[in-house]
This record gives sequence, structure tokens and C-alpha cells, in this order.
Amino acid sequence: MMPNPPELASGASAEAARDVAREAAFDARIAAGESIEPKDWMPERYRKQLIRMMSQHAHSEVVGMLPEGNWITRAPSLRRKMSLIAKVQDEGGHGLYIYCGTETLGVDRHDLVEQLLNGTAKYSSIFNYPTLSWADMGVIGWLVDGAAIVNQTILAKTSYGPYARAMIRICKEENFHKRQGYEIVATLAKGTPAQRAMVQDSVNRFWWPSLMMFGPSDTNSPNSGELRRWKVKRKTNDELRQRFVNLTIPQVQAVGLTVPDPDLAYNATTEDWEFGAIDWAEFNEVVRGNGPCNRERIAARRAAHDNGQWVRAAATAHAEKQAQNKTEAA
Ligand code: BYC
Repeated sequence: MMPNPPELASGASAEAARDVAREAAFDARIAAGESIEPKDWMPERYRKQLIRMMSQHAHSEVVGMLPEGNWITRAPSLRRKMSLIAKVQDEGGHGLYIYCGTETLGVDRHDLVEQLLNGTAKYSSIFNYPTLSWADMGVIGWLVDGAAIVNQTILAKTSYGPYARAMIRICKEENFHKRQGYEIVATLAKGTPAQRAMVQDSVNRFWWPSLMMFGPSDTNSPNSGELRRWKVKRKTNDELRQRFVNLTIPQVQAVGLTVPDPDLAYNATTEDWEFGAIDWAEFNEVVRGNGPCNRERIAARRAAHDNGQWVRAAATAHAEKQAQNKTEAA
């Protein structure tokens, strides 16, 4: 190999020295609790990690519309139908805010959507479970949105400004989702024996997958170290999972239901509800694409994308026409 010409070598080392200084300044800003904004210098790895995490989050919101969207036509009353439609629509909106936030990092939304459709991007494992009964609408609102709130309330303090700001609005809407879910659960829990059995069955199916939403245990979470150092994540997966369990068990008890965990026990010293072992083999299978509904969900998103092609074409043509009219008028 030819040695570098001296002027190039010194140029490269000057650049490397500048990067070290920039990185030190960046770390100092993070340590001081400052918010990082799109035009600020940031390490390439910070940008990549955020794109990964934010795009997976946006995909989760959009795929998350499917299990509930499935029940809109079967809601038992007009009031229930209206709130379910509003909730599913909110989730589409959340996807939109987070895709917009991700684009501030210099990526194109179309590329991100393509990654979802071709199976190279992940989305939350929870949406790969089927919704078998109306009670699932209550339990998803309560447990799944409840878990999302625990995770996202902390993310509202994340170091990247656009993501943190998106989380503030999303959490407000998620609170409505959780309340409507818990109301459905409470109503069914004090209903007929068949309604009670239906809601208990739903809790039995969604309890463990809800705990898996927080990600692998801390000892097996490759991204956590870096994300915590940059204050993207402010609590670990296990800390947030424990907080969710502690908040939720009293709610389970209040409606007279149970969770399917024989090892659940209150520890008066730590004030934690200790829970049994999570089935990580199941989690890994679902994340790898082999959950009960992974293929169905991706097929539904691909069909929606194909069916929306004419809308995107029309919107693009309209924008071009507007731009042309503007140029002609100027
Ligand atoms: N499902 O190193 P780790 C919602 C992946 S939407 C699938 O701990 P990290 C809602 C992880 O991506 C809920 N994959 O990762 C919507 C990583 O893979 P890669 C979505 C998972 O990033 C509609 C690998 O496992 N919320 O709430 O440090 C209706 C190792 O994990 C999962 C968000 O996305 C999972 N559950 O921590 C209702 C919140 N867990 O990328 C509700 C933002 C982990 O290295 N995201 N993986 O190949 C986060 O807070 C974090 O990304 C996570 C994972 C806690 C999820």
C-alpha cells in the first residue's frame, strides 16, 4: 500500500483531533443535561442509535393500529366505537410525529418505511399477538398503553430535543388511551360471569407480552450502555419493567382480576412486586419474526402501502403543480 502523502496524513489527524474535541464538548453538554437539537454536532453513533430507536418506535405506532383497528366494526356501542376510532387515529398521528422527528436526523421517511416493509426494521413485539375478543381492546389500552406511558414518560426527558418533545404530546394522548382501556376492563370485570371470564382470559394472554415490551433484561441489552451514557435512555429496561409492575398490580387488584404469575409476591423491604421468570425464548422468537401474527402484520402494512400508492402519487403531483404555479407567479 502507498503511504499517505504527508499533507493528507496531517489533514486527517487534524480532523481526528477536531472530532475528539467535538466529542468532548458533546459529552459535556450531555453531562450538563442540555438538549441536543438537529443542527448541533453529534457523534455519528449517537445519530445512528437515535435513528434506529426512533424509527422502530414510529413503526410500532403504525403497526400498533392493526390489532385494534380490527375491532372497530365490532365495538359494542357507538361510544366505544368512537373512542376506539379516536385511539387508533391517535396512534397513526404518533407514528407521524416520530417519523418527522427521525427525519430531523437526516434520513428519509420513505427509506424507513421501506425497512419496515422489507422486514429489516424491528417494531414492538407486542403487536404480533392476536386480538381475539372485545376484552382485548380494554386490556391493550390498559396494559400496552400503560407500559408505553411508563417507558415514554421517561423518554420525554431524553437528550434529543425533537424526540423528547414528541413524547410529551404522545404521553398526554396515551393517558386517554389507558383510561378508556381501564374503563372497558372495569366494566367487564363487574359484568356477567362470561364477561369476567373474557377479560381474565385477555389479561392472561397479554400480561407477559406487556412485560416483554420493555426489552431484554439489563444483562442482555446490547444498546443500553451507550444509550444511557448519552442520556437517550434514562432508566434501564428492568427498572422500567419493575415500575410498570408496581403501578399495575394494585390496578389489577382493584378490579378483582389476577395476573398469570404464581411467583408474584410483594417484597415489603424493597416495596416491589417481584415477578416470575419471563420467557425470553418466546420474546426472541417474536422479535425474529416468528410470533403468532408477524407475517399477517407485515402483509397488512404492505397491502396498505400498495393501496395508498395513488394517494401519494396525487399528493406529489399536486405539490409539484403548486410549486410550478408559485415559480410562474414570481
Ligand atoms: N420488541 O439493546 P436493547 C406503543 C430489540 S409503541 C421488538 O435493550 P434498546 C404503542 C431492540 O430494538 C411501543 N424488539 O434495545 C403503540 C434491539 O434490537 P436492534 C414501542 C425489541 O433500544 C400503539 C434488541 O432487541 N415503544 O407504545 O436499548 C398502541 C436489543 O434490545 C423489543 C418504543 O419503541 C421489543 N419489545 O431498548 C399502543 C419506545 N425490545 O435494534 C402502544 C422507544 C427490544 O439492536 N424504544 N427489542 O436490532 C425504547 O425505549 C427502546 O428501544 C426499547 C429497547 C426499550 C424498546
